[in-house]
This record gives sequence, structure tokens and C-alpha cells, in this order.
Amino acid sequence: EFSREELIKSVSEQMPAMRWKHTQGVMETAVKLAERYGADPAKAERAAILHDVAKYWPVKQMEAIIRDNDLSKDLLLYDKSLWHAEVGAFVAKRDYGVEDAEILDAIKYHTSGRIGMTLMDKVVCLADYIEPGRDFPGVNNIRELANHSLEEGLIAGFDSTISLLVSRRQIIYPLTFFARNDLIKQLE
Ligand code: DGI
Ligand code: FE
Ligand code: FE
Ligand code: FE
Repeated sequence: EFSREELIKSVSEQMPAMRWKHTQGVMETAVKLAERYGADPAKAERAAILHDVAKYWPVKQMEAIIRDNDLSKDLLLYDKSLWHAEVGAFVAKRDYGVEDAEILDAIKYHTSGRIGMTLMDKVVCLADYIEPGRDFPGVNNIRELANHSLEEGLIAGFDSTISLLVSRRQIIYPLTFFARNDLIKQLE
């Protein structure tokens, strides 16, 4: 298994400096959220280090991995920007020896979310929305909500993604709706 330092070295070398800076922001934020909400901070940090590991993979390579392995074939019908999450979890296991299901699932669902998101899924997904380098309309509101509730922060995050996709007339991966609806039900 890779040490924390080995992971950092290998992953940082695979991405442009800006994406590594984003990853460092997600690491820091995921650790804070984990401490606040009672998740394992070391695991949250490992998931954060790896969450965008496949972000710069060539589309054809991601496509081949989805096609030839046990990944959701549905992904191929939706936006390519979703693919790096499931492919990233696959790579974390195959190339980095990550066996921990909590970490692998947090990577796998960090973009789409899912029904029944675990505490670790929520921490990593929300950290990805609000890390200090993020700047999009509404991000400060999501940061504020995140101080009080993982679920409220994530609902606002998914709502902002869904609104953006709607405004661009893009196709939306149904799992994002299911994740958002399920979080609202969890609060009822
Ligand atoms: O990898 P990051 O840029 O750090 O962030 P991410 O993994 O959350 O999202 C990647 C992009 O995917 C995001 O800008 C919106 C886009 N996207 C395209 N279709 C969908 C989608 N995101 C979600 N949640 N659902 C979609 O259907
Ligand atoms: Fe991502
Ligand atoms: Fe990210
Ligand atoms: Fe407050």
C-alpha cells in the first residue's frame, strides 16, 4: 500500500499545477469536514488525494476502462466530465492498492453523488464543492451551509450544478437527481 507521501508524489505528478492546488484544497477541506462531522480524517484525506486522479486521462482510455470492467455502462450515455470519478476509483484500487470500500466509494461518487451517500461520500463530495480555490456563484452560501449541515451544503451544491447544466441545455446524469432527492428526504 502507498504511504500518504507516496500517494501525494505520484498523484501530483499526473496533473497540471492548478488541479493539484485544487486537490490540496479538497484534502484540507475534507479533513476539516471529517473532524467536524465525525468521519475518519486520514481516510477522508486519502480519498481527497485520489479523487481527481483520472481527471486528465484521455477520453478513449476512460471509455475503454468503463467498457471493459465492472463500471456503470450508463456513464457512456452521459457527459464525459462524469467519467473520471468512477474511473478514478478503479485506478485507486488497481494502481494504488486502495482496498477500503469507504475510500473507493467516496472517489466513485464524488461527482454524481448517489442514493444513500455515506458520511465519507458526503465529506469528499462537499469538500470538492467548497475547497478554498473554488469560485462560482453561490459558493459562499454553500460554505456557510456546510458549517451547519453536510446535507444542506450538498443539496445546495447539487442544485447549483443542476441549474448550471439546465442553463446550458446539457444532459443530466439521473444519479445526480436521485442523490439530491435522497438528501432532501434524509432531512425530512
Ligand atoms: O472534477 P472537478 O472539476 O473537481 O469537479 P466534479 O468532479 O464535481 O465535476 C466535474 C463536472 O461534471 C462539473 O463541472 C459538472 C459536470 N457534469 C456534467 N454532467 C453532470 C455533471 N455533474 C453532475 N453532478 N451531474 C451531471 O449530470
Ligand atoms: Fe472530480
Ligand atoms: Fe475535484
Ligand atoms: Fe453560520
